[in-house]
Parts: sequence; C-alpha cells; structure tokens
Amino acid sequence: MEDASYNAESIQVLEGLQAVRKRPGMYIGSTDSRGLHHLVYEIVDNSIDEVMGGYCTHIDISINQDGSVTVVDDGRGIPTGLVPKYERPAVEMVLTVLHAGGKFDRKSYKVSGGLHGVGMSVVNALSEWFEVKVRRDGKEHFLRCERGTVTVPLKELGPAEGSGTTITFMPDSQIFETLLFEYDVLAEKFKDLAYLNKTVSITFKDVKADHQDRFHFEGGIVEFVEDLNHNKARLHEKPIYLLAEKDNVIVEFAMQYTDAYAENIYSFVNNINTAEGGTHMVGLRSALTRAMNDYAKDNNFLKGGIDSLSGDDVREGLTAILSIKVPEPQFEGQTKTKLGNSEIKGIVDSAVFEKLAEFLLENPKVATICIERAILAAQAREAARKARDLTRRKGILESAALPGKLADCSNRDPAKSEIYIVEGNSAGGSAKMGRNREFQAILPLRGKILNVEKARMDKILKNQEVHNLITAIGANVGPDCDASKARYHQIIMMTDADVDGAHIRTLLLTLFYRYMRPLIDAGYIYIAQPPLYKVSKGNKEAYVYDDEALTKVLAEMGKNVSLQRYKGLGEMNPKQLWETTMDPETRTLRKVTIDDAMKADEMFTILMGDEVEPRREFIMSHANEVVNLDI
Ligand code: 0RA
Repeated sequence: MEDASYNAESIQVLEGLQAVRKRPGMYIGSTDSRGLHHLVYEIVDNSIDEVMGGYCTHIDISINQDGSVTVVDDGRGIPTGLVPKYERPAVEMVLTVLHAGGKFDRKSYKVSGGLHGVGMSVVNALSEWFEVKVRRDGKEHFLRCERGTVTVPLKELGPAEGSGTTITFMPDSQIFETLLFEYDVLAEKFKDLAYLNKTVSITFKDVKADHQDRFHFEGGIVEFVEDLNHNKARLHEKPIYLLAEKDNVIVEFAMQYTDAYAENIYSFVNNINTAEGGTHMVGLRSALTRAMNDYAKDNNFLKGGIDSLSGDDVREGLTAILSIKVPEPQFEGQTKTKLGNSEIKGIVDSAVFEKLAEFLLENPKVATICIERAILAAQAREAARKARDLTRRKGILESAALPGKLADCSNRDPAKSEIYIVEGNSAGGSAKMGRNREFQAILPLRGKILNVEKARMDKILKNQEVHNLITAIGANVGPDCDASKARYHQIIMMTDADVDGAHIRTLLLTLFYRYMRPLIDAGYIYIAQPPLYKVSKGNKEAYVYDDEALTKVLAEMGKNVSLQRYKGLGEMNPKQLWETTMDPETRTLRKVTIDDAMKADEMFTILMGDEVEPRREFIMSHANEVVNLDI
C-alpha cells in the first residue's frame, strides 16, 4: 500500500516536472534572457524569505566559470528529514514536486501569481543539473538532480557548523535560447533586494570577469531614496519615513522632495518591482494628495489663486519608495508587475494618510518645505496651462502643422510607421535618401537641442527642435501625452557613436521620460544601433557593432585587413546607412525601457544639473568610456 502510493506519487512528480519542461513559458514567462534570469530570482527569492523571517543575514551569489550559478545563504537550511506520508526527504520534495507548497510553504508573503514564486522545482526542471547542499543539525547534506530527476539521492557529506543552503544550477541549453547571464541586470535586482531588506548583506560575483559587488544598506528604503537623490538638490535633509501594518499588510514608505520637475516613485510588492503600478499606487497617490491638501488648508497655505493641490503638484520633484508586503498578491499586466488586489488601495491609502498626517503635524518645518514645494508646482502648472492654451489656440500642436524638416512616410498606419530622429542635417540627408519612404519618416534634429533640466514645460514647448519632435510624433506632451495618438509606433533615435551623440540620446530619453512617458510605456521608443567599424579585406566587408565582436571578426579575417572606425552617421553613404542601421531585415533596434530612461534621467541630472561637484566627479570617472555614455 505504502509502495503503491509512493509509485503513484513518483509518476505524478515526473509528469509535473515534465510539464514544466514541455511548456516552460507557462511557468517562467519565456525562455529568452528574461526567463533565464528569472531562474536566479526564484532561488534568491527563497533565501530572501529566510531573511524576512529573521533567519538569514548573508546571501552570496556567483556566476561560475562554467556558466552555472551558485546561491549560498545562512538561513535555516531546507529541511532534510523524511516527510511521513511519502517517506522522502523534504528537500527532495521541495525540488521535485511542482508547487510542493502546502506544508513546506513557509512563506508568509508569497510571490505567487504568474511569473513569481513558481518554486524551486521549476528551476530544477529547467536545469541541466541542479545541486543542493544543506547545512542543518550539525551536518552537511547533498542532493543532485539532472533535468528534474534525482541522480544522487540525499546523502550526508560530513559535519557542518551553523546552518544554510547552497544551490548550484546549470540552466538547460535544450530549454533556453541563451545561457548568458547579464551581470548588470542581476546586480540591479540584488541591489534592490538589499535596499528592501536592510538586514541582509548580498555579495555578487562574476568569477570569469573577476568582478564583485557587495550590497548592504542599513538605512533600507530611506537610504534607497537618499541614493536616488544623490545628485539632486534635496529640499529637506532626511527622507520622511513611514511604517504601518494593517490587515496583515505591511506598508513601508520613504519620500523626499527635490527641486527637479519629475516625480520618481518606485513601488515594490513582496520585493517585486511593480513597474506597472497597481492598486497600492492608487492608494498611495490618494493618501499623498489628501494629507498634503489637509495640512495646507488647516495651516492657511492656500492663497493667491491656488485653492487646492493636484496630485501632480504634490508629486512634482518627489522621490519615493513604496514597499508593501501582501499575503496573497495578484499580479497582472503585460509583465505581471501590476498589483491587482482591490482591497490594497484602501489599506495603503489609510495607512499612509494617517502616518503622513501625523508626521506633518509633528514636523512643521519639513511640512512647510513640502507644502511650499507643491504650491510652487501648482503655480507653475497654472502658468504652463495658460501657455499651452495659447499654443493650442494658435494651432501649433495640430497635426496640420507638421514640421517642414520632417520627411514623412507615405503610410498612414501608425502601427506600420517608423520615425527616425536623426542627429545633424548631413546624417539626416543620408537617412532621407537611404530610407524606405513607404513606412520610414525622417526628422533631423539640429545639434544640442536644449537644456530641459533647467527649463519648465512652457519653455520646452517653445523650443523649435522639441516642438518639431512633438508635432511630428503627434501624441502631445505632459499630462496630455497620449500614446494612442502617436503617428508612429516605432520612434527610433539614431545618433552618432560619440560623446555628442550619447549626449543627445540622453537628452531625448530624458525628455521622453519626463514628458512623454506613455510612449515609453507603450514600447514605442527605440535606439538604433549603427555599426562602430567596417572591416574589409579584398572585396569582403563586415560591419561590426561592438568591440567584443571586433576582436572576433579581426581574428576571423586574419592579416591585412583594413579597419574603418565610424565616428558619425555622416560617414556612411545612404546605402550603407540603410544596410547597417535602417533595414528592418538586418538592423538591430534596442527597445527603451522605463529603466533605461530612468538611468538617462539620472545621468542627465548629473550632466546638466546645478550641482557642480557630482558632474565633475562623473565626467572624471567616465572620461575613458564616454562612448558608452548612453544607458
Ligand atoms: C522549507 C522549510 C523551511 C526552510 C526552507 C524551505 C528553506 C528553503 C530555501 C531555499 C534557499 N534557501 C532556503 N532556506 C530555507 C523551514 C525550515 C525550518 O522550519 O527549520
């Protein structure tokens, strides 16, 4: 009887993990680079769970020489004892039973829903091999699986001190399109985790590149906000910090005003970056607006034509982190990064409202600074509205007035139309001649456009180059920006591979980030990738797009090659520009993410802002890599 149930169970196990291998996308979203990185998050997430429970303080992650990944933690260690009903070690079940959940599910704040929290068994199923070492009860244990099947059953290796878990896995090349881990992508995630869980210290190492980082932030999300504002002019010394628990939901919030115009609010649910927002953000925005308005009214700040503060007024120049822990989150949206639970709106709203109102009452100095900042925003917005009304009336932003410099495409279907924003008139000329005019429009931009950092919306609208850009795209700017009105669904920045090019790209990205964000959210913004070199030998020619590839190509082509370095787009004739950078069949485009744009914004602040010291520092430390100045 016992045997029969064991066998039945093993068959189920096999079928379970087999299902994962058959349809990996259902469990990890995709089998591309994103899915690959997801494997690491899944493992680290389990260690973070030990951190949240107060059992673990160190996590060490490494990308090994052979491309496998190791995650070591000093948590309690995955239990190794036999599970009564199944007579199998708990650790084996955690790794081989899909959603072993249930009694092994120690998680109080799940990361379930879509891509998150699928369990370690999914990582095991999608790994060529997967090894776990557990230190517990004075001993070290070992278990190995291959493609989800146990090949070395749990065994004791010897005595061990302390407790913890070490997992090493090799993603399966039969499953994944790429096995290449991107250090920066992973590092960014680990850094966020360290900010969000201030008790943990995370080290991250790329063995091959001999590169290592350590992330530990005693200040938690307060330090997160301070670091985000590092290069900005801060209006009050310490970020405001709030912590509350309501209906089993933990709400943590830190905020600080700067003199910048953009708002920078990031939100996390159970440590997952909710880039698409959701009910918690709705609750937060409502609480912020209400608490600030109440305080402003009660203390007679509202006068001189401003009778209330809008949400935008209250958030202008605000940098903030919202981190909440929810027992059963529902993630929605395209990338499963939008919180759907309807009850969370009210919970976050009342938690933040109460705590913030209390803070403002108790800290009148800081409160005054915050309120005055919002009132300034309200006044500027009123002025901008008037300016906008004026330009509207003149019909400047109407599509009838497409800029003269725009070489439009003949196609009128935005989904099939592209616009190349090209730096410089000469490159613009090549692009116009080289393009496919059916679906490719060209807008040349002249030199440095303008310094958006120091200008307000009303000034920006008056700049001719920006004006051309806005009217050509047709989706308007600021609060009126509407991606569904865009005349092109591919808006491609094409700039030189030099400092000026990088600069203009940063500037454009900042403009999009601050004033046309819906276009980024819609996935309409791209960066063209022109080649850096042309290598030729006899009548053989190769275009090369980065230095790594150059080494390869030079080795392949051997001696007596001639090497041309492209400094500007203008050095290519129309045909070359088409072949290397514009032909949809052969070109590479880089889609701009919010993250990219945010980084550009950060860099822009440094390069253009009023704070001289960070700019000097930045330019000094990047002097040798200016070509890579972009994101
Ligand atoms: C199940 C139960 C317990 C801990 C763990 C799993 C656990 C899993 C992982 C994965 C990576 N590191 C981990 N550390 C712990 C609770 C054990 C107990 O009650 O002692």
